[in-house]
Amino acid sequence: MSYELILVETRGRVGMITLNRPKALNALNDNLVDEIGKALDGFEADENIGAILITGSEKAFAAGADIGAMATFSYMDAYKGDYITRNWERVKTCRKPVIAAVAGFALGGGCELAMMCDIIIAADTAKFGQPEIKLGILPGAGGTQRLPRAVGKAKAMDMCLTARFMDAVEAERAGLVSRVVPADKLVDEALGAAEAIASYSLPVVMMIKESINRSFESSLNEGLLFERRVFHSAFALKDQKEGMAAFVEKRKPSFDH
Ligand code: CO8
Repeated sequence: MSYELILVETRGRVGMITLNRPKALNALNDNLVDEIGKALDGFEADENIGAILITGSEKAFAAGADIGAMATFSYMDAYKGDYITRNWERVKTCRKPVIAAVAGFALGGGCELAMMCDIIIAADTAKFGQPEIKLGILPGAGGTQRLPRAVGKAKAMDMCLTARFMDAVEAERAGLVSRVVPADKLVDEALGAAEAIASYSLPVVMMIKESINRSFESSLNEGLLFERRVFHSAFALKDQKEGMAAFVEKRKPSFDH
């Protein structure tokens, strides 16, 4: 499989996607989003991959949807063409964990792409924003829905209505990102996190992802019931026998994946 707008590689059990449209600060278009989808399809089908990393460049994770491409759109172009969003949810539907490693700008669709991932690890240079209002549009790929869930209503309103950027320190304080690291350590840190995840039992990793995501879609009682059922099912796994036996025998577990 060859790609034009992303770089795709594997590092051990981690699948890595690097957005690669440097001249446009990784602005997102249909082809780029489709390529991300294809890379995810490949990693998802590959039993040797346990976690996925999406990153950009030092200057930009992604500076949003391609404004030049959208500038002359009519309503019908946007609606019928389903620009950018036709394959957008593929990141969300990926059953293996996806980590976003963000340096520089993560704006508009770039911020929305990062928010679709399961964990955001930010470089100290990261800047998050939903500046669509300055273009006479609004966030269209999850910004008004995922941002308030991540940072609360007040900050989400502030960012979407004023178009101000949030730096990495504020983003961590607000709960948008899980860790902030020096920019030159970003990929190593994010790969370390991905490698740790990929070293565990893949079915258990997938169950945890599914259960946490369920908490956003259900009442607490429904979510707790879902978690309990999935928890019980973990006892059907060889990996549970191995994990607990290894603890008892004071050795490292060797999971099947
Ligand atoms: N689209 C297209 N090109 C872009 C974009 C973009 N979003 N962002 C940057 N570029 C290009 C610039 O045009 C420039 O190209 P060139 O060198 O040919 O002039 C190059 O990247 C470098 O950019 P700058 O010279 O502007 O670099 P600066 O360091 O001065 O500024 C900024 C960096 C602050 C990131 C600035 O480029 C900027 O404000 N970019 C736009 C940010 C933005 O508004 N993003 C939101 C876009 S709308 C969106 O994402 C909606 C998503 C909804 C999807 C669903 C659609 C239906």
